[in-house]
Amino acid sequence: MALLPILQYPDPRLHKVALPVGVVNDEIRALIRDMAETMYTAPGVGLAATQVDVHKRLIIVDTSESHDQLQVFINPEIVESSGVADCEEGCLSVPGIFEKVRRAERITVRALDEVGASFELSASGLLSVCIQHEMDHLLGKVFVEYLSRLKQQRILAKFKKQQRRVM
Ligand code: K1U
Ligand code: ZN
Repeated sequence: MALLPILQYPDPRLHKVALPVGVVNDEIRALIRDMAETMYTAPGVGLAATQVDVHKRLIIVDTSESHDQLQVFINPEIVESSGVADCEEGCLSVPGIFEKVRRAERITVRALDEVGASFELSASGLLSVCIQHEMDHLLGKVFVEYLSRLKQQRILAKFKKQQRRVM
């Protein structure tokens, strides 16, 4: 297993659109293991392949308190959604920023699991928010893009200043 570097906002690679996974093979399963190690170490409750610079439609989520309920979604699609909810979100690619975002309250997602079998899952609460947040990453969208222009400008300035400090 390996810890993978997580792209940090405003890295332009976070805006790449991921492509569907063709075959769920050992290479994909090795990537899932590395992403899981990376997510649990961070620590986080979700991770999209985009965040580790792999532009394939694959996300992982674990919102359990015991941190031992990994859920894998390959080629995820939202097939039903209802309601609206404003929830506080964070992102491992935008560390230290927590802001409320409005999303669907309940979703049903269809995806493939790590052996390539299709499944559907209905989710609400943090699991629903997390799946929607990770699926946005696959479209090249970072949660700060839902915020006001002023908030985005402030966040961008903060991260550009941090970047200059480490260069
Ligand atoms: O970067 C990511 O996409 C992961 C992100 C997922 C997420 C969290 C909350 C709302 C929406 C999406 C994170 O995991 S940020 C870190 C975090 O929220 C957390 C970390 C440890 C324990 C509990 C939460
Ligand atoms: Zn994120």
